[in-house]
Amino acid sequence: MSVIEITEVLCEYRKRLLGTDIAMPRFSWKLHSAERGIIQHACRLQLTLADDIDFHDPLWDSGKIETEQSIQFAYEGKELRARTAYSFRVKAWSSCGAESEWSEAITVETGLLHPSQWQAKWITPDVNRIHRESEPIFQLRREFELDHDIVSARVYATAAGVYELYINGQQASDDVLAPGWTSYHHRLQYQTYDVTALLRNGGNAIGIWLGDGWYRGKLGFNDAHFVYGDHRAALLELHVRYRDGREQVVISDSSWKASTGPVLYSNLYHGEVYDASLEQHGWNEHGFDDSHWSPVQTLRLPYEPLLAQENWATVVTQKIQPVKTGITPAGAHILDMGQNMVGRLRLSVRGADKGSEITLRFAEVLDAEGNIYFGNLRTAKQTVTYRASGDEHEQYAPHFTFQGFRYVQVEGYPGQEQHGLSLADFSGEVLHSDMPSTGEFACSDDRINQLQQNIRWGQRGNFLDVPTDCPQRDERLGWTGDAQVFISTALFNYGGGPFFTKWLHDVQAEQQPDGGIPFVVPNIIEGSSSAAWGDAAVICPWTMYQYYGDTRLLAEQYDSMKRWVDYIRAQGEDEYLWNTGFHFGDWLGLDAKEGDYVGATPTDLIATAYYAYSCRLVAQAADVLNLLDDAAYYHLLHEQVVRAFREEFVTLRGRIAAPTQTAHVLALVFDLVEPAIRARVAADLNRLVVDNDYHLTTGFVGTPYLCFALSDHGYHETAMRLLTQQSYPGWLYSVSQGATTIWEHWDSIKPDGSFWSDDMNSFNHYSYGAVGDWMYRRIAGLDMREDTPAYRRIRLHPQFGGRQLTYARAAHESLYGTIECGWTLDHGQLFVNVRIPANTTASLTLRGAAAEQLLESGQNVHVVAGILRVEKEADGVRLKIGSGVYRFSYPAGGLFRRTYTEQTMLSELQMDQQAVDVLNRHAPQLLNGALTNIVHQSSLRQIADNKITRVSEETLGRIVNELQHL
Ligand code: RAM
Repeated sequence: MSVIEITEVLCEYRKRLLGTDIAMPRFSWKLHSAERGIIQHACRLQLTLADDIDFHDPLWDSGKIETEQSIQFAYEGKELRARTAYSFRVKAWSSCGAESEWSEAITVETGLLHPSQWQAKWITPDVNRIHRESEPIFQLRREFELDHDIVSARVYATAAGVYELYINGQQASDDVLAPGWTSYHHRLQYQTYDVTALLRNGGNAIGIWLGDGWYRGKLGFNDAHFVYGDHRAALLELHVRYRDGREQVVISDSSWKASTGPVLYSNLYHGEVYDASLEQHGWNEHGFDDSHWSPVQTLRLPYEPLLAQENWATVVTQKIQPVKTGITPAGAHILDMGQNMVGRLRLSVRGADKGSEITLRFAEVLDAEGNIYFGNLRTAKQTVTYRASGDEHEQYAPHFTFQGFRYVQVEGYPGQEQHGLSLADFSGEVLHSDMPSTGEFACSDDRINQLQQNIRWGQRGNFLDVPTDCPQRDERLGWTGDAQVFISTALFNYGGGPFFTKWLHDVQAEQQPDGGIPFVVPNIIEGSSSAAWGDAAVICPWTMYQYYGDTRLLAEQYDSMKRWVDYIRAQGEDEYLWNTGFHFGDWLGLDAKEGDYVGATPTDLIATAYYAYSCRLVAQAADVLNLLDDAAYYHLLHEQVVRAFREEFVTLRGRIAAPTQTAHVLALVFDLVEPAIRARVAADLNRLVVDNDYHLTTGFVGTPYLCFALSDHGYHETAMRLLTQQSYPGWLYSVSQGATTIWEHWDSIKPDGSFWSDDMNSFNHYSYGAVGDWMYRRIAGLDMREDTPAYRRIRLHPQFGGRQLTYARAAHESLYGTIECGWTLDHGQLFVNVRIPANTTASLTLRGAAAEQLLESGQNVHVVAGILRVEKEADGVRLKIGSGVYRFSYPAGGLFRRTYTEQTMLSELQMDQQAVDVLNRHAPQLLNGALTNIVHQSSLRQIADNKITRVSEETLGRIVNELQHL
């Protein structure tokens, strides 16, 4: 057994890549060893045809290369050929000389590689027989003969619309709502399906169901139809390979037949109408009599936008049984799924009369009286109607629609009036992009754990192929601002490589000639280029680079990133300020004027702050991509914008002129103020929160960074109080109201039980879930370093304590492997457990630790393998450690008490930083004594008892005198 092994190989983020258009794919592999401190010293990569099972005759053999690189390693052999299956494997050597076995081989199979390769024709039913605007879903079919000895068969297919594919009566894949949603005018994904097992010698049949989806159905809040075109159409090629090397191709062409069927209507927002009596049994099998079906016609739709599937497919990822049935005060029979989910409901129906109708209406919440509430759906009907066939047992789930719901109102279910509904007859099918779960977070406060679950469900509900704002009302759009604020939290929790690669390619495709970025991507509404929304074009590729070291995507998006910043530069009256145009501002901030959506923070402050931030990221991207001139240009531009920000938005005496939480947050987190005044700005921010009785006022822009701004400037305790604030507004307010997803508004349900206005009130909006990023990086302490992306150098720095928390843990499945950081306080001892994957190192800051008392698995850290360096820090110890699993422990008493006294007590006593500073200056020994010794609390209590909140220097002098006499 070798000391190191390769446990997983990924190609372009996937374990198996079927049908890619990437001719030079990249590979990542995870190393594992029982030993600590493993670094890869060399590797060897091989790629061969899939038939060459033993790699006898590899097409590419890199030979042994000395390199530490084990992720995003680009294939360097000859360009891959179209429609070809390859196998790839890798082996590695560690720096201590150990050699791994070869990894298991993974399959990489190319698709058509280029639009010009398509032989198939776009087909649609003959418009003289079935009207092009006909609502019922089309069925398309064709039969064909095959020979013996089929070795493999692939379907390449897509639609102008959405489709399901059947071969010989069986569904050919689990994909739902294929081909997904892209900027269809520029980019349309095709899917590749392995259908070898479904075909047989002799007669075969293909069937397609073709619906409207995003292409032609109602889309957006302006009641737009036919956004991309007025004909639904399908495009398909089946390639069959025989043992003797022959190939047979079946394509969509005029030989196909068309019909309508049982799906009378299907729309993403409104739902589906299904009449089971119209099912045509055997329509997708060989031998069906289609003489009454219509011919099809071919259409001249373009081939240029066609490209292989980039994103994960949308699939059913979980099945949920309802937890309760009941009858509302208004007399409606309802199901409670126990979870606000996104997907569809599958029914099992027994004993229904032929033609009888079951109607399901979906909603997210019940109102204060306990009645089901449809108001926030706006015009989205979210209604599914099933007309029974009268068969003894019927099963049904809709095909081309999805709903956002926790509650379902059921009408017409057989026997429901007599016996009520039976839970076993219903199953919720959760739908979203099939991204793997990569993140965990838990702590000793179950309310925060529920919040974490709500964050994850918010992502699941809104990552249905496109990062959407909401999944229930007549909107469900790819709002750029929402995606930008949430992406970092999202990439921690779920593998988002393919998801954001696809979406960013759409962002780029829809960037306007002047560099502006639409409000939503794919773009189907008017309007573009709001600050903090358009910045998604810069922030999202940068965040992808941070999580996955994806320099290829960074390079692909770089031009678009740059064009966005250049766009901004051209907007302002002053080239270094952005003070013109429309902006959403601190959207839904609570300091907004009555009846307004836009928070009180001036939009030109927000716009200029984001201008500076995007500038910095473009400059850093230029550094990474080695574009020296650009880097110099954008670094300089960044400095100039920062200078302009200071002149415009910071007072001469060093205060942020706008007295809002968000203004202070942006100034701190985007590093916009002079270092000398940072502490003061932070103290002011803290004061704004404390004065508001530990409640936030921030909207979409300030919220994601609010807790970072506090924790990183000595106010972690305040941040924790914000997080654990249960009264409105705060994250735990919705949790205390029973929320199972993140709400759009802090008060989507108000404390008195009433709702925010119907016109914009989603109960499944992920934006405020962006606090997850801070929970993982600060509470659990699992963080990264900007300059060594993909967690190559991991940064672990948990901030202990804060509001009774005694335990927190986060884990993330990075491209290198599992990273874990968790801490527990137990009887005055702190236990910190960390896991560092092979081929990475970590710096671990242990606050309050003293090297002499710090143990790892019972041994002093100075003598432990894997610990590369032990450094004393002002407030603890910093270790540099190599890969492996470690269990640290040290006495926590001083640390937790000091954390409590310095932060909680000061804020509880309503002392601001200014007061502390003055005390420090006048009587440091007194302050230290008071802070580190609980006995002296009483002296500080006096300040509180005197209700002194803001104290002048003079008053403080007096207090100091008094205190000195105590
Ligand atoms: C709403 C969306 C979204 C937000 C925009 C500005 O319609 O729900 O969350 O980004 O407005």
